[in-house]
This record gives sequence, C-alpha cells and structure tokens, in this order.
Amino acid sequence: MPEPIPDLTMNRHPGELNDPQQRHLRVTCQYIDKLLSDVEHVLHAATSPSPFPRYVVDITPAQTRAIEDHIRRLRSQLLRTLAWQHMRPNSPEIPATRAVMTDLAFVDIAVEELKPGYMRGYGAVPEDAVSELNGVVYELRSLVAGMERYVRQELGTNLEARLRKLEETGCDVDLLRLMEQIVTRQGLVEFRSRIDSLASRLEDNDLEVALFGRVSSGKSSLLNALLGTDVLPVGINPITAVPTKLRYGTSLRGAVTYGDGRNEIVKVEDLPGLVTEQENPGNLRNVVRVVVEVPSPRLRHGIVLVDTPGLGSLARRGGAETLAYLPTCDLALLLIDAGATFNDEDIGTLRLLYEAGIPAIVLLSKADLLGEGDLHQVVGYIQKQLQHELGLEMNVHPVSSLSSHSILLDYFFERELLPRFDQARSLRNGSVARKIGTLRDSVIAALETNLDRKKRGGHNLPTDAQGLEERLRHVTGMIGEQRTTLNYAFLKLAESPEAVLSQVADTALRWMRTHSKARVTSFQLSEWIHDAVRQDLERSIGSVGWVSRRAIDTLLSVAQEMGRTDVPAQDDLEILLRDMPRFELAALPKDIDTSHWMFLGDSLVRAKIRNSLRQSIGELLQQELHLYGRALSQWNQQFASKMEFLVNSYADAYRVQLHRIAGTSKDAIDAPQLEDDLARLKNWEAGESSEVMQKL
Ligand SMILES: Nc1nc2c(ncn2[C@@H]2O[C@H](COP(=O)(O)OP(=O)(O)OP(=O)(O)O)[C@@H](O)[C@H]2O)c(=O)[nH]1
Ligand SMILES: [Mg+2]
Repeated sequence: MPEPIPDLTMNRHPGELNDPQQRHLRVTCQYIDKLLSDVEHVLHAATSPSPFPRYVVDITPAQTRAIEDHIRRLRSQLLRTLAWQHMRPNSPEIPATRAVMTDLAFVDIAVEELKPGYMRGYGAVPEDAVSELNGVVYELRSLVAGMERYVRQELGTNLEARLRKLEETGCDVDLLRLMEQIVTRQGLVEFRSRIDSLASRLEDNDLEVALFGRVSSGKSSLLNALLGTDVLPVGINPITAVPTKLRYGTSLRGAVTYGDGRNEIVKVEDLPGLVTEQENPGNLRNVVRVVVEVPSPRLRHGIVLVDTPGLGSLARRGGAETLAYLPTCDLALLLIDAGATFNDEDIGTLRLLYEAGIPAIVLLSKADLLGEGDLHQVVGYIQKQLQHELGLEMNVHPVSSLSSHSILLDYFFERELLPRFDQARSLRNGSVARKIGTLRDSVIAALETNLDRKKRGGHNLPTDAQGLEERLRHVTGMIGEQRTTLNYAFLKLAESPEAVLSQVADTALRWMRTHSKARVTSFQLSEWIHDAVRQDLERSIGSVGWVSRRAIDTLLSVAQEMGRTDVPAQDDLEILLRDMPRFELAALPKDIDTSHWMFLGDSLVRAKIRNSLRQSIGELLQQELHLYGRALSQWNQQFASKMEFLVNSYADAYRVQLHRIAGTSKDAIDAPQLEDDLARLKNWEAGESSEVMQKL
C-alpha cells in the first residue's frame, strides 16, 4: 500500500499552499517565463546576425511589437501569481560568465569532434583533406580560446587595467593604450592578444644576472655580501647544488618548485636542506627551481641575481644544472678565484657564454688575498690570457666579499654592473618598442582597409587570397597538433624505462670493449642514464622546434605577400622552449664489475648489464620517469598553449585582413570615428614613442 501523503498544511495561514505546492507553482512560472524567452528569440530571428537562420520570418515588425506586449502582460501576471502566495522570483545565482564559459566548453568539444580521427567514424577521410581539416579545427578553436580568455577577463577590461598599472609604475604605454582603445572601439579583436602579450613583456621586467665560476670560487659569498644577507649557504667543499634566484621582495622568504610540478613556500632556514650538496646531494630531492625574495634595495630595479652550482673538474651533478641554466640568463658574471690558478676551465666557461651570445663580465674574486702589486699582476695576466685564448679584450674587476674590502664590491656594483644592466634592459625594451611600432602599422593597415571598403566596396584582393588562407590554415593545424605529438612522446618516454636501460647497456658495452675495462662505475652509469633520457627528449623537442620554425616561416612569407610588417620572430620560440623541466635520478646505480664477462659474446654481456641495472635502479627509474613524464606534460600544456597563442595571434590578424579586403567581413563601420582613429594613430609622433619604455 502506498504511504499516505503527509499533511503539510497543519501550520499554514489561511489560503496558503504547502511547501511542495509552492515550489511547484514557482517552478512552473519559471518554466513559462523560459518558454516566453524562446518566443522572443523567434521574434528577433529577422534581426539576428546568425548565418544559420532557423525560422522563415512571416511576422511583421508591427506584429512583433504586439506579441511583445502580450508577453509583457503574461509576465506581469506570473509575478502576481507568485505574489498571491507571498513569493517573489528567486534572485539569480549563476554568473553570466560561467554560463558563457560552459557553452564555450561545449562549443570546444563540438569543434574537437570535427578532427579527422572522429570524422573517420563516417568513412575514410581523404589523405589530401586531413591537414586542412586539422587546420579548420584549430582555426575555430583558437577563436573559441580567444573568446574564453576575454570572458575570463585576462583580456577585456583587465587589459585596460593592466596598461593603466604599467603607466603608474612609470612605463610610458600611451601608444599601446591608444591602440587598445581603438581596437576595442573598432572591433578589431584580432589585435587584442598581441597587445596583451606586449603588455606581458613589459610587466615581466626582470633581467637575470647570473654568477658562474668553479667550485668554491666565492659565488654564494659574493651574493650574500652584495645583498647584505647570509641566506646563501657557503663553505669550502662544493656547496651550491641547485641554481638559486634572488629577487626583490618586502620580506625574506623562499619558493621552491619540484620536478613533479609541486610548489612550496619555505622559510630561509630550510634553504640549506634544498640547495646544498651536503643536505641535498646530487639534488636527490629533485628541486628544479628556487627563488628567494630578499628586501635589498639593490634588487629594486628588477635585477634578479642567480647563484649557480660550481663548474669544473671538482663539480658534482650541480654543474650540469648550471650548464643547463646558462643559456637562459641575460647577463653573466664569471668569477675567477684569486686564491687559485687561472685555468682552462675558466676559459671554457667564458667560451660557452660567448657562444650562447650572453654578455659577460669577468671578476677576480677573493681579491683580499693579494697585495696591491700582486693584484695588478694577476689582473694583467688574466687579461692577456683572455686575449690570447679567446681574442677578447676584457676588463677584469677585482672584488671581495670581506666587509673590510666592501669598497671594491660597491664600486663594481654601481659603476660596472648597474650600467651594463641598464644597457641590457634598453636592448630588450628596444625590441618591445619595435614590436609596438609594427603593431601600430598593422592596426593602421586594418583601419585603412575598413575605410576603403566603406568608400568603395571590396577590392585590392591579393592575387591568391584563397591560397594564402589555405597556408594559414595549414600552419594553424600543424601547431595545434603539436600538443598531442609531444604528449605522446613524453608518455612514451615516461613509460619505457626498459628502452633507457637498453640504451645504457649498449653504451656501457661499447665503452668496455673500446677501453678494455672490467668495471663500469656508478657515476658513469648515472651519466649515461641521464644522457639517454636527454637524447630521447631532444628528438621530440627537435621535431617540435622544426615544425614551429616552419610555421613561423610560413607566417613570414604570407605576411610578405600581404605587405605586412607585423611578423613573429624566431626568438619568440626560443624563449618558449626555456624552462623545460630537467630529469634527475635520485640515486646512483651500483658499479658493475664485468671482469668475469670479458670473454662472453656481446649480446650476453649486454643482457647481463641490463639485468644488473634493472636490479639496482630499475624500480626507481620507473618511478622517476613516471614523475618526470608528468612534469613534462604539465610543461607541455603551457608550452603548447603559448605556441598556439603566438602563431594564432598573427594568423588571425592576417586572416581577418584577407576577409576584410575581400569585403566578406560583416563589421559595422562608423566612418567619421574611423577616420579620426586612423588620423590619431598616423599622427602619433615617433618622438612620443621612442622613450616608450624608459622605466628608470
Ligand atoms: N678570503 C676570502 N675568502 C672567500 C671570499 N669569498 C668566499 N670565500 C671563501 O671561499 C669558500 C667558498 O665560498 P662559496 O661562497 O661557498 O663559494 P661558491 O663559489 O659559492 O662555491 P660552490 O657553491 O661550491 O660552487 C668559503 O670558504 C668562503 O669563506 C673572499 O672574498 N675572500
Ligand atoms: Mg655556492
């Protein structure tokens, strides 16, 4: 027997419905209102900009108004119905942005399902259509992504606010702000992302100045002395194990990033546990980045000083970290120890810096150890050697971290480092200023095309507009596919410790045979494991670099045919490839004694080596590769998005211009405003912008 419905009307006022009944009433009114909204939507079909009309419009404007009156009356009756039960419509709870984002997410899924892989369900996709189909998908996705960014306020009002903030910090961003306003007013959305990325370049004002030198040459001590702190651990044995960045902050604290992508804020007392050879030997804890905030006025202007693990024959694994970091710094200080003899290792480091195109300053550290006369002689000797070995005419600046000699360090900082830092900064700012200039040219070109279309209708179509569009589509598709390609490569690396072991076994065997040695040390094995992983990675990264460079080349040639000056630069790509996580094995494999295997055949020895490796390190390698794979795919998310953003921000702008010239674009045009905006941009004085980025 069904349960009796409980009587909920016990405590009711006269004429009042019970709770479920009231709820039903409210829901029904809401539902009716939603249906009325649908009717409104139908009524406005005639004026909708949608290219996929659903309704044949058989209602005249006068009839539309009459129907709207009816709807209004129905709605006010709905309100009265609720009021009868002392109810009002609920206040809204869903932010409009969230609703839009949800819809966009569905749009994105729908677009994704146009890819050749999904399309195959409807029959084989012709080979010659695959690449363009991918292009079609990524073109649409890049537009969806742009809209999402806008809704999430990364762009939109936020961009305006960011530019205002830059202005407050002393940055002259007038031209960029003017362009932001014009682009918004004229609906040139395709330029927003480029303005956005130029703003990011201005915001990221840090320049990294790194100290390099052999183990114990006094790098950490010098940084401590320079900043009046003792946060960096120092000592006689190899100390620093992980590159450590020091940047300005109002209080002393550190932030650490691990290889698996974890971030952690740490107290400075805990730093030695993370950055020293003694407490974190060979970087067992797999720290990939340490940033310490120090409240030193010397860091105020955006200098980031970087302490690196020592190089040379005494270096531990940290040396490899230093070499990996080296190409990414903006300015280098090479320390030569006055207490040791100047040797080839110092020259080697300087040569590396030179080859990487990084400006370097040579310092003679621990100058307090030498008397005036000796100092002079040593400085002269080193300068002569540099000239002789590298053909470089360089000054050598004596410094010391002892407080009794602080005058040397102060002099160096104020007279040498700061001017060089400013010089490096103005080089970088100059490149941003040039980019702002070319952006101005292309906004002008877009405005002119619009004005031209208004006056004369479309013309001036480049001879092969369709061919250009196809090339752009191809580029977009290629770049879009890279995320998947890289993820697949990373996954394969992460899940194949056996392949790594096999390669190491091959190397070990070759080494044994050529050197007739009966023992392979754990240190060698560890190096070879790292080499194997690095080589695997270089292959996938190499192919991505190749595809990316080709994409940029295509953009360059399309831009040239369209007579555009706004083009991406190859070095934008190199910047993106920075910061890829590095692989670190947390322990050494065991030495392998091969003396009993000397007379066995190659394949047997290879199998034995592999077996021994598997036993000593197999499980750990498997775990670490797995973690590393995760860190790599996190990195890839960032890299791929930035790469897509870079390529599409240009491809979009070219595409829109092609449409505009062809007259297929549907933008509404307000001619007087357009002429006014165009004149303001054109008359922008070069002088006004030449000082654009002088922040200091
Ligand atoms: N006399 C003298 N000794 C110094 C000076 N700077 C550093 N030292 C000593 O040199 C040794 C090494 O100093 P660190 O600052 O740890 O050297 P580092 O280059 O950071 O060494 P790693 O991190 O191991 O590469 C320590 O014993 C310091 O006391 C200096 O200016 N004068
Ligand atoms: Mg050190």
